[in-house]
Amino acid sequence: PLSSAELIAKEKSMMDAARFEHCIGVSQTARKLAQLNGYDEDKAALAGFIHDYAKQVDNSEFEAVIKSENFDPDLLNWNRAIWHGIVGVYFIERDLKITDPEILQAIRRHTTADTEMTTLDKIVFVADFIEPGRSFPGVEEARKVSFANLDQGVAYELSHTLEFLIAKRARIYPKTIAAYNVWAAE
Ligand code: DGI
Ligand code: FE
Ligand code: FE
Ligand code: FE
Repeated sequence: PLSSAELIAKEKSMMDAARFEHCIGVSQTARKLAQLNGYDEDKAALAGFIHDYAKQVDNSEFEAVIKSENFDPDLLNWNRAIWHGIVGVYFIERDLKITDPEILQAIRRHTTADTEMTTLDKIVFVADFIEPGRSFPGVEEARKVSFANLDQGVAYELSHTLEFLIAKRARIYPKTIAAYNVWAAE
């Protein structure tokens, strides 16, 4: 495994300063959510820190990896918003030598969520949405709900993300809709 200094240096080398700050914020928030939910705090903090490792990888590199590593070819119909988690895990395993399947799964699911979510999946998904650097209308309510009840945080985030995507007529990834139906719909 990499030393923590090596891991931090690699993470920093992959992104601009604002994105790095976001990753620190997600890491701290994931630690807090882990403490509130009886989950391994160091593991949650690590998953949060690296969740956007591939956020600034080039489209052409994502496309090459989807093809060469035999990812579902349907991914080619989507975009970097969807790729940086699902395909990003490939870069995280390759460069950061992270092998913990629970961490890798939480990163895969951090943008779209999924019909099944472990505690760590929920922690990373929610921490990404409410970290201290986020400032969208409703973020205070999202923080309040999420710190009180993690599942309600997941529901809040899914309904707000769907509203946001629909308002701009974005194409919705089917997993996002399936997750909404399980975690947020009445
Ligand atoms: O990487 P971050 O910006 O920290 O946050 P993220 O990974 O949760 O989300 C990245 C973007 O992906 C965000 O603008 C919302 C968008 N997104 C989430 N679900 C879907 C989606 N975009 C599309 N087109 N379809 C989705 O289902
Ligand atoms: Fe992300
Ligand atoms: Fe998110
Ligand atoms: Fe993020």
